[in-house]
Amino acid sequence: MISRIHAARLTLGASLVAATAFAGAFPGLAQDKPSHAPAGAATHESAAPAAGDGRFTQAGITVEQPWSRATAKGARIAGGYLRVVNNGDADDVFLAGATDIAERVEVHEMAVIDNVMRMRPVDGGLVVKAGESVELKPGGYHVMFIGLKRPLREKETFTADLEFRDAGTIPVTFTVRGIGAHNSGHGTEKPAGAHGG
Ligand SMILES: [Cu+2]
Repeated sequence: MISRIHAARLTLGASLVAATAFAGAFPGLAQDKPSHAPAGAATHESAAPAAGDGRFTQAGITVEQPWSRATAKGARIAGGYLRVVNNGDADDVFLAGATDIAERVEVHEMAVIDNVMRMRPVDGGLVVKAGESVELKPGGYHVMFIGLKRPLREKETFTADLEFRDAGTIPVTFTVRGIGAHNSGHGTEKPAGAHGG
């Protein structure tokens, strides 16, 4: 299985796997490792087009185009958005994640509670069925970065390790878009008080 993964993602795959091992043991080190290149830098790898366009694949799971939104100073939370494609033969579950820029990473859903749209962790994780894909987008399922350690600035990138039940930990790079990007329908994430768990 390992050799199949490396064959598909020869260059970027190897460096990301190495970086993940470091990030897991020493979260602070990931930022200092030049091999853990942001998505923008990966576009120079024209020899591996699939690896340079914001796609991160491991064990049948591909995470596409992870992005977040610039935050105001003092913001404690931020949303993360992406698409998960399951090309494997079995269902998998997107459980959680970890990143240097926040204390916790959860997988959230939106739900109407007492006529108010609120967000909450997806109970048991987000199932991605075999052969299907799930979109995490403003107003729907999303990654929640909780306890932001610093503001997110437009056009910067940051790394995160996304945890799947079967595919394991997948290192990805989020690109930060403008503060108004796809803002409609996602207003419930802005005030910290709206985070009702
Ligand atoms: Cu949320």
